Amino acid sequence: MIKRFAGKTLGAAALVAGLALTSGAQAAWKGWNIHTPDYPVSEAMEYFISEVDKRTDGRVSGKVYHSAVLGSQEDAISQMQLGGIDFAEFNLGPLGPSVPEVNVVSLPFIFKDVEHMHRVMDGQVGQELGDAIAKAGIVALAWYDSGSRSFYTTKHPISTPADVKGMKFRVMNNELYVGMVEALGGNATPLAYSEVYQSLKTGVVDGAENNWPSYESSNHYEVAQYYSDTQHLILPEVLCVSQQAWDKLSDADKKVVREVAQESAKMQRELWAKREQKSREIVEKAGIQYNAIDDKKAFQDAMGPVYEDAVKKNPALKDLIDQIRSIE
Ligand code: GTR
Repeated sequence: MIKRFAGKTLGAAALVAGLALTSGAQAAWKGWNIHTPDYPVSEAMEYFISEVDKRTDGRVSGKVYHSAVLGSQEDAISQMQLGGIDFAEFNLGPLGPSVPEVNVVSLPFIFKDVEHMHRVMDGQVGQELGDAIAKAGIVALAWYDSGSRSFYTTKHPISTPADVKGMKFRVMNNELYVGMVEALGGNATPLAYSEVYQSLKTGVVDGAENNWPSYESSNHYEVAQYYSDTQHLILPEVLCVSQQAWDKLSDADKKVVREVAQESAKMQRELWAKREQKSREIVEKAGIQYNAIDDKKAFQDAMGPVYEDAVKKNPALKDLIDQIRSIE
């Protein structure tokens, strides 16, 4: 607990009682981020913490640790639940094991497109997912964008599900994704993001999946040159604060933090759109081989067992799926 206030003065009484921060008290927040400092998420997080600092007159300040130097996403999620990390930006995919309801966004092809995902997350479903995340000790502040994810391999392009057969893919830490690749006839292994480059290079896996900016900024394109535009996942991300850090804020500061988070999300979505284009240009110039998918339906049709299995494990997903499907 003390660690989070390192270098700042906070009265012992306030520490013991866990009182809301008053004008004299200060919190120094430790922020986890997986991405490189020039990534849209990173710039938006920097904006968030510096504006929060300004608008709370320094009662809340902090530092963003980029490039996963504070650990893998899986570890950071546990750390945040324990209060060791105060704020972070997580992909909802790896949050699934801690918050089963959010698995609804990990169902392949659940969203029609990125705009549909935004409409869903900015409405009632987003609210319900935020509530579910709160039960896990994480306060969701704003939804960020991460475009759509597609497969890329070291071996050959993927045009039909048959091309996946026998290949081994890296997936994020969530069993649902293992099922997703298996439903296409491949094998999958969950690995931390930081391990993917080397695993592709040494042949531990034959492929992975991600959006254009991550494919580019992680340099995966250097070792896996066939990018096949399956767009099977459209995953929202979340800017969030640990419940422990949140509980120490006054109501007025909570309001400021929420407002700034919303602004940062708007900024992130704009930066995202630009970066997607730029990243695509960079990797195409570097010589990757791109293919569009003519028959996406073949991939969608293969996902039946993934949906059935997810609903069987967590019946609450049924209602969320219906809600998402009813949104135009
Ligand atoms: C990125 C995402 C990260 C992380 C990564 C991965 O697109 O922004 O949070 O989930 O993918 O594949 O591990």
